[in-house]
Amino acid sequence: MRVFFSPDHQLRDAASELHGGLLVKPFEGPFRAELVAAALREQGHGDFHEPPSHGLETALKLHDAGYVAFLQTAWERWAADGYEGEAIPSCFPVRRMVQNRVPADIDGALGYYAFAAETAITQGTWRAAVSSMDSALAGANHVADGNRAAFALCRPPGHHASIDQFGGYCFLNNAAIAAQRLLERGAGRVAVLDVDFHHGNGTQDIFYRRGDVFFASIHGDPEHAFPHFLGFADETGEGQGEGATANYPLPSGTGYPQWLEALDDALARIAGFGAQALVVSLGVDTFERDPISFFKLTSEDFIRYGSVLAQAGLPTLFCMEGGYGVQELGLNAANVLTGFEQG
Ligand code: OKP
Ligand code: ZN
Repeated sequence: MRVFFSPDHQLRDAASELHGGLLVKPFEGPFRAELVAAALREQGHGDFHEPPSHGLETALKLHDAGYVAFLQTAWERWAADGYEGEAIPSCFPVRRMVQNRVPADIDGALGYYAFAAETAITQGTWRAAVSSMDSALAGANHVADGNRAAFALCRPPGHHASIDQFGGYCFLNNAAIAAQRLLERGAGRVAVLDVDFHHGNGTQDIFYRRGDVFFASIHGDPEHAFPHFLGFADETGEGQGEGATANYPLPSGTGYPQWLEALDDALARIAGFGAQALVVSLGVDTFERDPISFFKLTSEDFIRYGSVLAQAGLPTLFCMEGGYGVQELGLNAANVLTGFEQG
């Protein structure tokens, strides 16, 4: 299958992530996408295409216009204030504070448009985020053209980016934007299946009240895992979207049999919904040796579930999300594609 990949992902190379009370080199860096690209080529998935620029029209159907404008200029505003480090939010409009005013000050605006503090905005972040979205849109167009599948090697990832908040290494929600594009291109109903270890809170937020996109996520129980405040089993959608969200929070130590049960259930729900296309938010941080996660999938399990995904029989777009184990990150992502192509 075709792989869509932009070298502009390298424009995001943050120096700092707030982790354990320290500013550390981020877990999410340019090396990740390069490892995945190398492993894809090694396993014969070498049909790489650089995505064209698609503009922001589809993104603006999902993300708040003020949020998008903020992302575009946040770094310049921060630098103009004379700060020496990267733009890290540090003050948030939490319970009982005023919610409906965007502060003029960049420190206030950062907190307003963020839900977490580990993710710094840096000089090239906006352009990298746009290039990542462009890969997702090119992949969606390719699938809408009648191709069985495509792989968008997105970086930075997107599934934590909500209507109007960044965090969890995400800025624009690539998978959600791709799903929207599939609808624009004629799919009546689309499903987003999020297999990243972390709950796709952003994607859930974007589609929570909509009846045309089904969202399913299999993830570490938020009682014990980031993003901590969303992804519980009783979140099932609202209004038109009632019943179109399905969450599978799973405990520490979850291995493939238990994980596969959730996947089978999610795929049955997606079939029952009548989805005509599938977007997979593909995080491989479910791996047993991932440094920041607690599931126990082996490298072979990624081949196995790739083939389960193929058996769903839907036109499928993979969008890369997380995965941080330097050693096997590329292998595990490529294994999903290999399993998918074996069917
Ligand atoms: C992004 B994706 C670390 C807590 C914050 C952030 C994890 C973001 C994961 N001290 N961790 O879903 O892989
Ligand atoms: Zn993740």
